[in-house]
Amino acid sequence: MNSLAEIGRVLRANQRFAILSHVRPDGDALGSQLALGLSLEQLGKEVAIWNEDGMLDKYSFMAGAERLSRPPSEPQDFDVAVALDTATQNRLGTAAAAIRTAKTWVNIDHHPSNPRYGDLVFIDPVAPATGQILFDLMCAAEMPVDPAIAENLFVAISTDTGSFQYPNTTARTFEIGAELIRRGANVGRLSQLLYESYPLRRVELLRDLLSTMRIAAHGQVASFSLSLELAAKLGVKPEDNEGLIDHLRAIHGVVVAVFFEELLEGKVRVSMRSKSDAADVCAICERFGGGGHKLAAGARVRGTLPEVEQRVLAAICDVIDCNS
Ligand SMILES: [Mn+2]
Repeated sequence: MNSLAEIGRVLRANQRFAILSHVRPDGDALGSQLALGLSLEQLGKEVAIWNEDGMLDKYSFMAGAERLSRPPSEPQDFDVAVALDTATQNRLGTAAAAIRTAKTWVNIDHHPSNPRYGDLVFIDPVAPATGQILFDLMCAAEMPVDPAIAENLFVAISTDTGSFQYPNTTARTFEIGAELIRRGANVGRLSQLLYESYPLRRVELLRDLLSTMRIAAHGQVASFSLSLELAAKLGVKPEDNEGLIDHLRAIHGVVVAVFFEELLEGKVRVSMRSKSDAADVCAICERFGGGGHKLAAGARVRGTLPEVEQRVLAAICDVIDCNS
């Protein structure tokens, strides 16, 4: 692994950058991309900020949101391509294909399952968000952190920590949060935009998902499922799902929460959350070809919705003590 100082020197020494992150981006992915992109631009660099899915409506309020676009169909040449918050290189999707050449690939992430692809690598599996690592990088490299950049880093950290609540949130996370507020992030405004501005469609989705809720393993496992039919009926957008699983995790006694989402082409997207180190959902998801963090992981599993539900719930029961 490389030091943040080393990575900072490479950022300063080069001119043309592509800043990439994973498909179906979350707040950490988009906030990290914008923060690093804007900071490099202020250093006079040429920066392309690409995501396969483009900017999501939900995050379009973020400072510099218009700078993030879908990758072009014609590949381009760069000095440095940076992958942020992306556990495997193929999760970059079409954004990776739009890089014809890059002298250096940089991989900055906090997923423990990251196989450390790239020429310069910084993986901190303990960091609660890639945005937190970027703040340290910007300090180490003396890069600009203006109010727009502070706001993007704040969104990245707030969304990946469940608003500074998940167990990976440390004193350091709050210290960085405080520093970002000093540098111009407006907590009340950002929190309202992030957590109190959902479309009605998302709450209608939650209502229908809760009607599919299943409780297993004597109340330790809770799940719900989104069929293609229900998604079409409600006009659900992929970003509507983010965070809904927390309603299952919030149930007293639940250790593992699971969200099954039927995809096209005979696959099911499985998202898992755990409340206990004893139930390592990353390990469970790895059995199905996925990965993530100990307490938050996912996989894409081939099969029908009922088949995948049954196999995955059985695998969870193998891991947690279902008889207690
Ligand atoms: Mn993240």
